[in-house]
Amino acid sequence: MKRRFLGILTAAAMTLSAMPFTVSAEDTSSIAESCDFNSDGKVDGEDIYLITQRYLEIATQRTDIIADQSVRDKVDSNADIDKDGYIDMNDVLALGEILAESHSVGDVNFDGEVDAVDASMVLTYYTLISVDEEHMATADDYGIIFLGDYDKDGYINASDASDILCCYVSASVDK
Ligand SMILES: [Ca+2]
Ligand SMILES: [Ca+2]
Ligand SMILES: [Ca+2]
Repeated sequence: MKRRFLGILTAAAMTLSAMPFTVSAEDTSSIAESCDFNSDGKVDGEDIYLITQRYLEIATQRTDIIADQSVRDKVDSNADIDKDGYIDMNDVLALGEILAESHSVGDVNFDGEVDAVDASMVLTYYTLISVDEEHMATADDYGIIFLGDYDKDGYINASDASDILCCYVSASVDK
């Protein structure tokens, strides 16, 4: 049983199951505010990761994965984004889609710039999942999963990293 839940949480599984999710612009901004689960002032991969951690806790009836009870409470109150009564991977996908909408493709660390840092993160991620298909998605991976397919061919790989780098280099030359 444990194995199955872990499987759902692997980066490879996430990439393959990304699905379209539509919300209005109004919803997007209120969701963006309420989904800052770790209260660091931004909604990013860390917050997506916290939904997966809470999902894992619920699925395995544990309460020792998220260290901070106030974070757990905030996830419980706000993470059911698709409002089906459960906190699960659909909410992970929903928040990922919302963040992807409000950031440029390629800005995998959600810092507002598409640059060499993003290219290097994509390359590192690609190298990692090529050798380890069961790689568990980390907080950093979620930006890559949702914004890393720069050429939109359905795969996140070295050509996305090099396209991001080319885009960044040509943008810097233009300045
Ligand atoms: Ca946050
Ligand atoms: Ca960036
Ligand atoms: Ca691609």
